[in-house]
Amino acid sequence: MRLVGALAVALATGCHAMVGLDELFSDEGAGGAGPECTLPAQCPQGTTCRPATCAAGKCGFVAVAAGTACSEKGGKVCDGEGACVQCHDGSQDCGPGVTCIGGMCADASCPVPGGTFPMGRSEGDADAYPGGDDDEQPEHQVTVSGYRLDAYEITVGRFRTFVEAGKGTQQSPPAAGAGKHPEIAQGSGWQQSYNGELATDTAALKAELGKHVDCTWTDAPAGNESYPVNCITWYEAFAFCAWDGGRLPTEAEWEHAAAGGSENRLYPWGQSAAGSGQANYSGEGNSPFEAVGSFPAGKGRWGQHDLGGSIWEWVLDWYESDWYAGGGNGCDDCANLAPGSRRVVRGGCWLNVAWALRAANRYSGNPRDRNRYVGARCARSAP
Ligand SMILES: [Ca+2]
Ligand SMILES: [Ca+2]
Ligand SMILES: [Ca+2]
Repeated sequence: MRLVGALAVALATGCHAMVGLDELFSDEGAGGAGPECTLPAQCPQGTTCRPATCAAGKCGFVAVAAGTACSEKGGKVCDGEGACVQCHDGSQDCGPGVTCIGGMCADASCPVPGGTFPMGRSEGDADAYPGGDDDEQPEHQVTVSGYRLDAYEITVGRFRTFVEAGKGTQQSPPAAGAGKHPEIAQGSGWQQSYNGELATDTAALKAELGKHVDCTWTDAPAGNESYPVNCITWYEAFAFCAWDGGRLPTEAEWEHAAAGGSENRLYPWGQSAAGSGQANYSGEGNSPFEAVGSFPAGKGRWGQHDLGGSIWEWVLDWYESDWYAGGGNGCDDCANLAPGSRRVVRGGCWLNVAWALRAANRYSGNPRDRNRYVGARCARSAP
């Protein structure tokens, strides 16, 4: 059964609602080889992932969108082509561009249109917040080109595929220039000087990942695969995203997605205070041991989950408190690449109070540190 073009496009790029059944007629359905009918009940029975239907007077089948539950037991999901499958976190079960989270197939990465937006905190616009930190100002216009930003933070399951491939170590570091930003020719890619910041080998990396209290990593796959991976250094986050075909977002790209661009949102989900299922933070969830995507009411304008809360997210830039008054002001498609001592993290975490989850909030960490509050998500080139 072939799927109509609209479905193929939706599966490849869909970051919003599941495709409706009426969009899914195959050529053998509406087109016409099936028996004549006036009601679906007159047609041969299908399956939950490939139910029979009656369209334009002919019987046919439709494919239920990938990721739709297909069984009452076992958490199985439809693969989008009529079959019922159980996906495994960190696997490729769901096909290209789709990831498996908690046994369900879900959009891996969502397109974010390019645009100009007011980066930083305003005094009187939607994102105004009395008492916000000084490093969020001045608000200034920044333009970013279109990109993709993953719908989820990197999970333990996805990070496991990287670790088990021997990556993220001095024995198998990224190539020089890997993970570079397409619009930033100089200094945005992996540098050979980073190699020595990686663990010596896979055994050493595993030992480091599980070293601290509240690290979500487990040496063997268990119940943590859908949790965000924390306790990763900036170098490991970079190496993971490069290996995964992406890169770290710039601070500007991250805030553009979290603020909904020109909507200049206070929080990734809008203006309302946290506390009604929008975020894993001190008021709800309050633990790194929560599956990514557990607070869908907090999705950003373009479909990203957990931009506010869960874990802080490493971005490409070095942290500079007066970046907005200096080099970052009036700078398009750029990042702060002048070496400093700390890299930027964004979005707040499971332990924070609500104000830390604001789209404009900035914080930073030593790029070598492993912290139970910090993980990452990847960005990718625009489709
Ligand atoms: Ca702003
Ligand atoms: Ca987050
Ligand atoms: Ca701050």
